[in-house]
Amino acid sequence: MGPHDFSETKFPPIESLDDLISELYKVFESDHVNVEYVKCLMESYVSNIADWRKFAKFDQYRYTRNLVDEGNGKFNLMILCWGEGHGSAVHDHADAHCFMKMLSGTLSEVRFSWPTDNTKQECLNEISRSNLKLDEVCYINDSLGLHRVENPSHVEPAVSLHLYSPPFSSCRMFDQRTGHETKCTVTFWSKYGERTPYGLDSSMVVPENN
Ligand code: CSS
Ligand code: FE2
Repeated sequence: MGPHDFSETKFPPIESLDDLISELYKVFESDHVNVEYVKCLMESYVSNIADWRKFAKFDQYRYTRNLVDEGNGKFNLMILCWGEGHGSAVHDHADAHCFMKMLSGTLSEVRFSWPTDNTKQECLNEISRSNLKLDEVCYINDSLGLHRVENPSHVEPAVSLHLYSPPFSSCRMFDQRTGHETKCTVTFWSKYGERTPYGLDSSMVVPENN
């Protein structure tokens, strides 16, 4: 059985976001994460706006992070809303697994290798560039590099579903031109469909003492 063949595995029908979440709870009970299986599960959910509309909250100026489920402490599932032209900084994933599925629109992902020598200012080395289309899933962790994600469209917003395991609340962002890193806190624009208190609403916040 190859890495993408789950014909021997009992693969449940995923007919809604709730079905997907129930299945993710089962998968993440175990401490070992089967990356290909989680990718297949997430791919098998066909995006339906009726399932996720209540989480999809946009900001005029930058992408928002909207918490959907805390996965029993094992994972965070969230919906990110990217207005036209919105993008992230180059960042790492705090030693976590990161799965990202398109629910609407298209995102572009640019990967970089880690800076090798932090005594020198060197621009980050680009490894790959790809577009993620409706219902596709991509995976990254720190051993695969860093990335920057953006909505390249000037006319269409984008919505993506992200699973991070274990959950994290801070990560590092990198200056693409110098390789310089900065610790940042990640925050939620909304939780369970409700707006979080005002002032905590930027997606990646650089601490003041940094
Ligand atoms: N890691 C970014 C989004 S790209 S995976 C974030 O969680 O804000
Ligand atoms: Fe990311």
